[in-house]
Amino acid sequence: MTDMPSEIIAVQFGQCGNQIGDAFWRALCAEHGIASNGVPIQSDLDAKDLKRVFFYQADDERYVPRAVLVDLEPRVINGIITSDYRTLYNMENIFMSKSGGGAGNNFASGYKQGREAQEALFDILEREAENSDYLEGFMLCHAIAGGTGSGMGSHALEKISDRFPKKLVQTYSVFPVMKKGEASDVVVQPYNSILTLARLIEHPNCVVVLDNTALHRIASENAPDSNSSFSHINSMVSRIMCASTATLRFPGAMNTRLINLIAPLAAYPPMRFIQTGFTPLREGDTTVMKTSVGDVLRRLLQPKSMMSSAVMEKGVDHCMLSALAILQGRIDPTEIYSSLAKIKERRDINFQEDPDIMAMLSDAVERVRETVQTYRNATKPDFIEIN
Ligand SMILES: Nc1nc2c(ncn2[C@@H]2O[C@H](COP(=O)(O)OP(=O)(O)OP(=O)(O)O)[C@@H](O)[C@H]2O)c(=O)[nH]1
Ligand SMILES: [Mg+2]
Repeated sequence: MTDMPSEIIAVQFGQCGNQIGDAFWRALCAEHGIASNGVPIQSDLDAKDLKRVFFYQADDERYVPRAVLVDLEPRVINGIITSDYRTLYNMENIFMSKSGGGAGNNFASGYKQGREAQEALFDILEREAENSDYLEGFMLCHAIAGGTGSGMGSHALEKISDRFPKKLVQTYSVFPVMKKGEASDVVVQPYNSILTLARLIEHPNCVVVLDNTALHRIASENAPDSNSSFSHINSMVSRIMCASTATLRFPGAMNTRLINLIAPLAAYPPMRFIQTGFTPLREGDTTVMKTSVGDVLRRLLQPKSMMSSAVMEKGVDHCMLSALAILQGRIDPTEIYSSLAKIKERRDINFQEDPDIMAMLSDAVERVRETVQTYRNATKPDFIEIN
């Protein structure tokens, strides 16, 4: 079974989930050489990428994303299906509520509408599951602060554990902007977040924390003129998502599956919240590309590269339990291992006693050369502060 590629179904909830999903599918199409209508544009047929992880082939050989788009209000999905990528998606995989009123930033409303819509949603998920040869799991994208992504997403998480108990579930969960000592702009955001966190602690195998506070900070530091709009932030998120699935899609020496990524990072069940970092942050940053593996790893471990605001504040009682670096490009594996050993030795990061620090190398095409590191905090789940 080990040489079977993993196949993953992405389920996108609400405005945020679908906007991030849209950026992710655009980036995947670019990396795999697939045009906006699903037709492969690359002539190099012996490319060693595994498109089938996230796409299946329709009868006419077009690639169709294993994506399910869900929202309780039509605006964002309507935008996607009238965009230049309108013919990419399987229209049968779109769920929009009939009333179209959304969940109004209300977890309970999203949860209730999720329960009412569960048969329709699970018909789609089960059809997609049957459509795959070796489904390894689900990838859920949502925000935890609104109504649909939080409430309907939570309901779906509970039901996915019921109906697909043997499949892995990884979420990309967007945390709201939170400033110490300041109230959030939407009064109910903290409640929606807490209620969703309760499900995130219980159900998925791994939660990738995408923290809008940190994302806005990084975006404004790296591209001050882009006024850190969602489209800029989402393109950063899509690079994280692409890079963290790179070993599945462009396997190197090991044909890595999702379980190989999740298991070492989220080995203890309640501690499954993962922080991510990424470098180079600026696209086409040539100075970064020429540096050594050691430099890249060091840069990744700096708090300012982390897409999370709860990063290793001095004097705070938390430490890193494990870390995984995913490196793409032409890199000498021996250099990776010596650099990792040096980082462990130097101990300038607050690691636990005997941390698992690993690296994986992915054969990526030159244009997607990039590096991501995902790593897992923390001794207590209180690294996410909600005011
Ligand atoms: N990074 C990022 N965050 C977003 C985006 N859109 C919304 N958010 C954040 O998501 C949270 C709100 O969730 P939404 O996705 O808008 O809400 P929803 O799930 O559609 O729920 P309702 O609209 O209330 O039914 C807020 O914290 C926003 O800052 C996006 O495109 N990118
Ligand atoms: Mg919405």
